[in-house]
Amino acid sequence: MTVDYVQAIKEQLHEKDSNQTEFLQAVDEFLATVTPFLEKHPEYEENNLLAILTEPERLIQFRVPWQDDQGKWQVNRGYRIQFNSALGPYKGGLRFHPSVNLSILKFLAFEQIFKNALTGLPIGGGKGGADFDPKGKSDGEIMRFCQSFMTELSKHIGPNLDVPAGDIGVGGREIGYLFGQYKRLCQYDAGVLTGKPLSFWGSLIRTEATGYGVVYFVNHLLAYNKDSFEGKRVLVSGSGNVAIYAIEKLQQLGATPISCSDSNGTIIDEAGIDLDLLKEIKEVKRERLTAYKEARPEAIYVEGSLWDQDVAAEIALPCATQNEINLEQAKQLVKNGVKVVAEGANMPATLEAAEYFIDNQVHYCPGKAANAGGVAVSALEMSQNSQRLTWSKEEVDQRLEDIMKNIYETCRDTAKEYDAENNYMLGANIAGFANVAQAMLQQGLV
Ligand code: NDP
Ligand code: 2IT
Repeated sequence: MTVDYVQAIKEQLHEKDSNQTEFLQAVDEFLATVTPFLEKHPEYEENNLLAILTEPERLIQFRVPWQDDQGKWQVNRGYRIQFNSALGPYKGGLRFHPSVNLSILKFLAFEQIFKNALTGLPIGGGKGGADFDPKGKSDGEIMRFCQSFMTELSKHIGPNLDVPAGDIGVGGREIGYLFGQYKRLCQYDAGVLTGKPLSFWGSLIRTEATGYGVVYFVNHLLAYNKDSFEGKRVLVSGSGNVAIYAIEKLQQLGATPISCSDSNGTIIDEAGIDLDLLKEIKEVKRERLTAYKEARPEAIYVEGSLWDQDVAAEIALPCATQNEINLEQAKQLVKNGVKVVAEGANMPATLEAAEYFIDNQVHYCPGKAANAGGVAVSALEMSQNSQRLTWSKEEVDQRLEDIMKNIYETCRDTAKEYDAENNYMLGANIAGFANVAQAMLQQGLV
C-alpha cells in the first residue's frame, strides 16, 4: 500500500537524521499530503523516488575565517546545500544568522525545490548560509566575512550550476561584497548571484518581490472569493525585506497593516504602520524597533512575539522566521477573526498550527507558494543577465503578478482535484512535486 511506503520513508529519515528537527518537520508536512498523488502515479513508488528526493544531491560545509575590527581572528561555519537539480541550476538564498545549522538549511533547501517548481521557471532547489551574526558588525567586518565566505563558495557555484541570493541577514550590501569577491576569483559572470544592487545587473522589483508577491497571492485569493483588501486590518510580523514590502503593497491596495516586529519586540500601530519611518529605521539606520516607538509615541511597543498579542484582524502575514506561530497562537488568531494566513517567511507556522488553520476554514497559504515571488524575480534577473538587458519596472512587476496568480490558481485547482478544497498545503506540495518527479524520472533518477 502506498500509505505504508510513505510511512516507511518517513521512519527511515527519522532514524537517519533524528537530530534534524526542522528538516524532519518540512519532510513530514510534505509526506502527509502526497499519498493520493502517488496512488495515481504508481511509477514513482515503483522507482523508490521518495527516498531519492529526500536525499540532497550534495552538501558542502566549510570554515569561514575572518578578522574583526580589533584584529582578532574569528571563525564561522559556511554551508551550501545543493538539493535538487531536476528543473535547473540549484537556486535559493543564503542566510546569515547565528541559528543557522544543517537542519535549518536542509529544510529551507527542501522546500525551495517545490517553491521553485511552482514558479514554472527553470530552477532547481538549494540553500546556504553561515552561523554568522551580522548584528552589530561594522561594514568592514561584513565585507571581510563575505569575502572569506565567497573564497570557498566560489568553487561550487556558477550561472549554470548554482545561483545563490539573499535571505535572512543577506541583502543588497552582502550580495555586492559577495559578487565583488567572486569576480576577483573567477570572472565577470553577473548571473552567478541574484538580488544584486541596481547599479550592476540587478533587477528592478527584486527587492520588493517577496513582499509584493505574498500580497498579490492573497489578492487573487480574495478576488476569487469576491472580496478585497479594502479596509482590512492585517497583522505582519518581521521588519526585514519581506515584511517591509508586504506592508508597502498592502497600503497600496487599501488595507491597514497594523503591526511589525523584530526578534526583541512588537509594534502595534492602530493608525497603520508608518512605512517611511520603518524603512528609515531598518534599511538606512539598521536600528531596533524601539526607535519606532520613540519617533511615534502613539504606537504600542511590547517586548515579545506579535503572535502573543490579543488583537483583532482579518489577515495575518508572518514574515519573520520558521516556527514563529505555534498551536496556541494559531487558536488565538482564529478566535480574533483571522480568515487568511499567508506565509511570507519559510515555515513560520508549526505543522500543528498549519493543520489547525486548515481544519478551521482559514485560508492557509504555505510559504512555498505564497512567498515564491522572491525567487521568481530572481529567475527573471537571471534571464535579464543572460540577455544583457534590463526590463522595466512595469514589465517585471506584471510578470510577478502573473506568476503569483498562476501559483494561487494551481494550488487551488490541485487541491480541488484531490477532493481537498481550500487545502493549499496539499495543493502546493502535489503541484510542485508533480513537476519535479516527472523531470527526475525522465532524467533517469540521477
Ligand atoms: P531580513 O533579514 O531582512 O529580516 C528578517 C526579519 O525577521 C527581521 O525583522 C528579524 O528580526 C526577524 N527575525 C529573524 N530571525 C528571527 C527570530 N529567530 N526570531 C524573531 N524574529 C526573527 O530577512 P527577510 O525579510 O529576507 O526574510 C524573512 C523570512 O522570509 C525568512 O523566513 C526568509 O527565509 C523568508 N523569505 C525571504 C525571501 C527573500 O527574498 N528575502 C524570499 C522568500 C522567503 P531581527 O532583526 O531582530 O533579527
Ligand atoms: O526563500 C527564498 O525563496 C529566498 N530566500 C529567495 C531565493 C532566491 O534565490 O531569490
